[in-house]
Amino acid sequence: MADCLFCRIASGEARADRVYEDDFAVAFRDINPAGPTHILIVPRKHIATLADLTPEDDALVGHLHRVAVTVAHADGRRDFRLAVNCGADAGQSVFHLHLHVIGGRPLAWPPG
Ligand code: DGP
Repeated sequence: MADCLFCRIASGEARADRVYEDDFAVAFRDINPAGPTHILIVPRKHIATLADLTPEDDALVGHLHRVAVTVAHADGRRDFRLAVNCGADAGQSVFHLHLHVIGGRPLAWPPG
């Protein structure tokens, strides 16, 4: 989608500090990090929210989780948090599905 920020980052049209990419996913550092490690994993396919997934995305969702572990380990994080905000009231501000990998500091639960 031309007007989607994370589509533009995934395509390379918009800049980001990319740490991983493959045919299905791109990972890059969050512009406003919540910890020493804060990486976003996005599918190349535009999916607005977690609630917009369909059964045909099942393999993609598994892949995104494996990419999350790969980038966390590559950043030296064995312990980390994986988070997805679904909808504005949950804190979603960019409406292209993304997984947050946050680590490198003690993380409280529940999040705010
Ligand atoms: P969420 O609030 O769950 O939709 O997370 C969106 C995240 O995206 C937020 O932590 C900040 C990050 N973000 C927003 N704009 C940009 C950008 O232009 N570049 C990068 N790298 N991250 C961005």
